[in-house]
Amino acid sequence: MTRLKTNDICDIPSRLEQYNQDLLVKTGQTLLGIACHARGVDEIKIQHQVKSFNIHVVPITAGQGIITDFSAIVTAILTFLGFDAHLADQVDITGIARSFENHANAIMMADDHKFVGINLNKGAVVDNSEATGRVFAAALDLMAKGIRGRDVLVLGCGPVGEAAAQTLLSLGGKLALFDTNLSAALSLKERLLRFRADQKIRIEPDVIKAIPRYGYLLEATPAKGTIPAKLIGEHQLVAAPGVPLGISPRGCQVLKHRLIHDKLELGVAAMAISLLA
Ligand code: 2YC
Repeated sequence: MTRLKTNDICDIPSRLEQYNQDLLVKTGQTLLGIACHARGVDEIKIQHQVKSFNIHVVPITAGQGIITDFSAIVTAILTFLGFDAHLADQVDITGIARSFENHANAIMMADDHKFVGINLNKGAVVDNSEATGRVFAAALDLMAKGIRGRDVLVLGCGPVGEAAAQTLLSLGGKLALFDTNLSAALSLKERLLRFRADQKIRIEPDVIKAIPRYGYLLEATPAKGTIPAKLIGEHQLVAAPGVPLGISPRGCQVLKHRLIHDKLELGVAAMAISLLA
């Protein structure tokens, strides 16, 4: 899991309005709308519930410790979505205990291994990697005006790629998998077929040969340069939750409005909707 740095995320709060508009242009939905689509819930209904749903974000000092502004930026994203979100004024156990005492509906917190949301009434846990894979797959579905029946290549078969692959299958995508570690792709295929024995899932051993053959790409690797600019076609659509971005600045220029990438926003939005739904 790539550890974010403050300068990866410090511009997020001031750009939320613009990012929301970009998403609307690219997918026809806002940040909230995409997160609702990823959970299969009705946005209008959700909008009535968000303002009374109280989420505390608790900084955690364990391991490599606090990422400056990380919790404040998560809080800003939640507030932008309309949630009653608060940055805890205490860290670690004190902050968590205070959230329970203040009857928060949910808390969000991250150590070096997991970034989770916990619904304090239901005891349900939502994981950022799962939510991120799911919401970027939902965004690709919207950008494609329906991924059903389309060939889609997932690059990176870790926790984010796995959640994206599951979501793309459930949305009717014809799935292909790539990972630099072939056994990771093979074992993901096996896990996915346990629930969908009838599906056809291809394994692509050579990513350079494969990329030009897919109109829809989901880039979920922690590597830069996974998708070289020279392989990007006229009509490809790319959803890229992978951090750092696996596409070069040149590749981003070629893709323009055909690329969705961010480092926290969509994943946090999807976590919050899952906590509420
Ligand atoms: O400020 C804090 O509370 C820190 N304990 C937060 C550490 C987050 C470490 N994880 C990451 O940087 C990202 C997550 C946002 C998702 C994957 N990696």
